[in-house]
Amino acid sequence: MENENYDSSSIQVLEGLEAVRKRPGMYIGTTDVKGLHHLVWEIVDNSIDEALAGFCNNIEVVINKDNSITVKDNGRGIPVDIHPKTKKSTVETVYTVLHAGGKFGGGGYKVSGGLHGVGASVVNALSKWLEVKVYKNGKVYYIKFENGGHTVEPLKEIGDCEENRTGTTVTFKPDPEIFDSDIYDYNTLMVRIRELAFLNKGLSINLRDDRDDEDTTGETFMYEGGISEYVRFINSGKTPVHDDIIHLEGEEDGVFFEVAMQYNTGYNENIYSFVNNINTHDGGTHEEGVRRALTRVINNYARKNNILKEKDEALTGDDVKEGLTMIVSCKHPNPQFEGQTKGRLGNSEVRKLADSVFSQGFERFLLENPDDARAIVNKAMLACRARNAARKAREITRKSDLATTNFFGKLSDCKSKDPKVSEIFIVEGDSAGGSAKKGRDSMTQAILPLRGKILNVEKARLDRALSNEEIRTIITAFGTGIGEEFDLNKLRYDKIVIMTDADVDGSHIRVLLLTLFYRFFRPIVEAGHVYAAQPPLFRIMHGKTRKYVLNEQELDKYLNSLPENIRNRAEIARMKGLGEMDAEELNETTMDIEKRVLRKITVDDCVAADAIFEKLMGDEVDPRRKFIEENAGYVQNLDI
Ligand code: 1YM
Repeated sequence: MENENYDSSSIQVLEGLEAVRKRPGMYIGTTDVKGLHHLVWEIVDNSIDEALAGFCNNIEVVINKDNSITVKDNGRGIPVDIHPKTKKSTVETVYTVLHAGGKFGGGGYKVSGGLHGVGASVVNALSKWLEVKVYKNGKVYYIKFENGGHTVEPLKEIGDCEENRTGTTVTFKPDPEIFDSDIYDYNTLMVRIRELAFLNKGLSINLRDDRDDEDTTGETFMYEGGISEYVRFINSGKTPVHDDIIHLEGEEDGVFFEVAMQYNTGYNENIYSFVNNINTHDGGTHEEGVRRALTRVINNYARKNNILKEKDEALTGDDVKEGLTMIVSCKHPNPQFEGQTKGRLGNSEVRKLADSVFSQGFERFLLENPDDARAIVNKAMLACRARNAARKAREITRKSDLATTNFFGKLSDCKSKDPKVSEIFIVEGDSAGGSAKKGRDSMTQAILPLRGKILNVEKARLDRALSNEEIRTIITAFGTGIGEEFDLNKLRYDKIVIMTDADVDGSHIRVLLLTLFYRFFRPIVEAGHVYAAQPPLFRIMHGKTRKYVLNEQELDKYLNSLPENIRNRAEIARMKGLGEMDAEELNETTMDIEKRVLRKITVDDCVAADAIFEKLMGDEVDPRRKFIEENAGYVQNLDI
């Protein structure tokens, strides 16, 4: 009887893991590099849960030589006793039974992101091998799985450890049969680990890359100030309007809410919100509560102190968020995520909590810091005036619509009026624009050559941006409008392709365009409409064959794939700029839907993107000079 149960439960387990392998997308989204990195977050989340429960303050992540990953924490260690239902150790159960997470826990405060405990078995199912070491009761326990979660060594004691040492160490190697790529990107891991450290104050997370050098100690991220330090980090390089970072927090019925903010003299909003460490891209009740309270409190203060006169119109939500850097973080035991991408918090009780915590705390801050209060209100009033000026400027843009000859002179539009099949190439320079025009498919591909350098919008308000001709052309071509009138549904192209040279000038123009899109057309980027063309760097000719490759690595790879006699006779040419390719070459390498390589631009990590823009284009001259110095060898005529 006992045995029969055991067997049938084993079969169920393998069927469960097999289901994950059949449809990995259902569990981790994708099997590209993003999915590969997702595995790390599933394991790290279990350590973070342990930290949130108050039992762990140190996590280590290592990229091993073979691109396997080790995650180690100093929590209680996953329980090693026999689980009453499965008759196997709890560790084995957690790593082999789908949905085993919460059910087996002690009903703790489980709030971190990810698959809520399903994660461990999903990672196991998608790994070539995975091993767990648990330090507990003065002993070290070990278990190993192979080929998608098959237990090859059930849990056993392998030695002793110090009596008071506890923790869990997991090492796994993603299965190359499942994932397109098996190479981990240090920066991707670093950016998220740094964010997790900001979001969980006092928690220390170390990241180490052993692939090139096993003797490194890696980088440790630990922030006693939590999200306040996050705000300071984002604002470094900007000029603050007030010195102190405002940090407010509160708790009700197990829901914890906190916010940190500081105004800078720039014009952009940097508001990022999180629920259980997950970025809520589309906001939700926690963000709404704060935004509502922010507008109300500033208006009340301004009226009470007669800075805003009776006849003056009230400041709007747009006015009070200009130059605002803010992190909103909510930890909720039962979050409801809404919207197509589940990027919005839906729990309605959080709106009230956020509003009351924020308004009480912020009101008090304004009363206690009258100089800062005045600076903040003045900033919002300037924004209000600029908004009115911009409205007037917009009316002018609206008049210069597609029908004006001036506009047609620049844009070679496509014949199709169906946005689903239409693409626009924004091309650096007239000469490349000319080749692109000849090489395009005029039915679906529009060409917009950029003549001058476009304005750096990091340093400009909407009204000034709108007076720049290149920017006006782009806005008119896109069709979406801008600012308050922006409407994604009116976008006239499915793909916006930035086509610039692979040199420093090209990347400068690309960064300027990305800044423009990121600041004024963020929904277009978020919806995945923006791409960078990747013109090839080399052409290889042998016999009748013409082959283009993107970079030196690919060149080596291609040459090595050729038989030696052909390789020795192959002619290799370094491609010059886009402008020097003829129409046919440009079509074949960069525009032809079948052959070209496009790279999708995402704002997955808005904070990181912002840091790059900031370094290249913000107020501070030092980081920019440093960047230019570091790249001096390549710079020809950089005038950021
Ligand atoms: C490197 C990955 O998984 N740490 C970890 C996991 C658990 C615990 C501690 C833990 C939780 C509980 C009690 C509880 C997990 N335990 C379970 C389960 N690090 C890593 N550290 N004791 C230890 O939630 O009550 C699942 S995860 F279900 F077995 F309790």
